[in-house]
Amino acid sequence: MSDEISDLGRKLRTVVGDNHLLQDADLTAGYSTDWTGRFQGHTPLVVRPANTFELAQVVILVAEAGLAIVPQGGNTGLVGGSVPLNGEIVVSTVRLDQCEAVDQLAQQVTLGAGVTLVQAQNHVASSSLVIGVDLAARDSCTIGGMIATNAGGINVLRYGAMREQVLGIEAVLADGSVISHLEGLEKDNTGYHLPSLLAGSEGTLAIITRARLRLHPYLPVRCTAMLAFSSVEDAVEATSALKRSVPSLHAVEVLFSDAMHLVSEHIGSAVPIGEKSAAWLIVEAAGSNDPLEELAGAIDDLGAVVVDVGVGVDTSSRNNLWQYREKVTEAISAKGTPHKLDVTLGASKLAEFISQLPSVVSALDGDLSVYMFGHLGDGNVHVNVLANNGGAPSERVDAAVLEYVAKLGGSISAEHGIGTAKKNFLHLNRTTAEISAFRSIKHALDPQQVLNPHVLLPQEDS
Ligand code: FAD
Ligand code: 2HG
Ligand code: ZN
Repeated sequence: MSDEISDLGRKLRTVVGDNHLLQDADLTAGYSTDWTGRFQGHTPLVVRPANTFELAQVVILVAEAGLAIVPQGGNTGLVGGSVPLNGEIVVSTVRLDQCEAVDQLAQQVTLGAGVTLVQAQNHVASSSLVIGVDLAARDSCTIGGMIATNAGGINVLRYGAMREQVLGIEAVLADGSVISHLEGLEKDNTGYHLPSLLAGSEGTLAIITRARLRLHPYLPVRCTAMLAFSSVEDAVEATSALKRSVPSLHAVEVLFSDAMHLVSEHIGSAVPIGEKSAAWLIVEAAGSNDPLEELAGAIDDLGAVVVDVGVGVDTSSRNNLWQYREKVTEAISAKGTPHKLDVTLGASKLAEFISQLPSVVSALDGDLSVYMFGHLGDGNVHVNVLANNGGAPSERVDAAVLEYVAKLGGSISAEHGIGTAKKNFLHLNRTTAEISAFRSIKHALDPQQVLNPHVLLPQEDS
């Protein structure tokens, strides 16, 4: 270890204490590799401050040493933005885990950035309120990470993504100064809206330490249906019809054929309905009153395009249907290390994209498998590419998929962010003027490039 790092380690230890400055490779390894195993970095130091004050001291010391930081929450990010790929110092928010009392009157809560989604969900449940964003990584992903990625998940069509939930934020800037605006006023047009700026900033502009979140009333009665379709077009049209006709609609998720068969094999349970179908929707309705009749009527109205239906009304039968969607990411990882391409298409392009994509990929390499699923209610398709030989797909595959998405007018990142995985493709969706504006913001807030300098923005031509 260099003298510079030893010196920094000594100073950081006085701020966070011996137990929260990790140096041994055994201890730092888990912070250096991402959830998928695709992105493997290395770090000399992992620092775990206990509060905003300590975190600000940490940022100042790392900046003084001329080094860079990767902020890390639950490390469930899927675009290589949460791990130290260039030997950065990892600043973990794991100890910023305070849940303040729920403000019942305002229906809001202030949470530490390191609170996991499941902790937040449990904390607000006793007030019959919910967090608007829910996703399968709930046991590990944190409120700070969810804001930093503007996470989406399964209920975006009802409540919006993470940005829509954030009413106020506290964060440490790259110079160690703290911004804090947690009053949670619904109307507050006093200048630039920093929570919106930090939502989706992927740790490049500030480290979020606390957030004030909007909450929603708990909807006690739910029903879930799985619908099978013999064509992607039918599934897309049905999604549009359900969005129009079911006011209590809570989620419309999708699995396409290869993904459904993979997850069914992984969990050891048969495909529940329509085994030879092309697409399965998982549709959930939720309300204060029983939404079953409303949902059943809307499904009836879809007519013969629905090849088969399975319905879950109690927790166990609903969970049985949901597991096919929730376990698909795990099923893919059990088979290999995927390239994940998280994209959105306009409704009119979805069917073309789903049907053409396998040939776009196989034109480059015939020995790849493509699994597609996602949040059809938002036009969001998760494309996962695995090499059949157990190796890694080539980066050319990412380029081909993302270029095809851009050609169809879609977004190359629907909800996971840009990270390091997609920064060289940002130009597919953003003009030179936009990227230049991004750089100006980054430069203004972090002129020394302390915070996640290798994430989101492509390297500038020298
Ligand atoms: P990390 O992975 O630790 O970090 C992600 C990014 O945020 C990094 O760039 C990091 O530097 C930055 N960051 C983390 N904390 C802070 C902070 N306090 N301040 C500033 N920057 C910070 N995503 C979805 O959008 N929708 C889904 O449905 C979804 N489902 C998933 C299912 C599974 C099984 C898995 C493994 C992942 C899923 N994800 C999903 C991706 C991931 O869970 C989200 O991106 C999540 O928001 C990341 O939170 P995290 O705490 O793990 O962040
Ligand atoms: C999901 O919706 C997540 O399940 C993960 O966003 C997507 O594994 C993926 O590609
Ligand atoms: Zn998703």
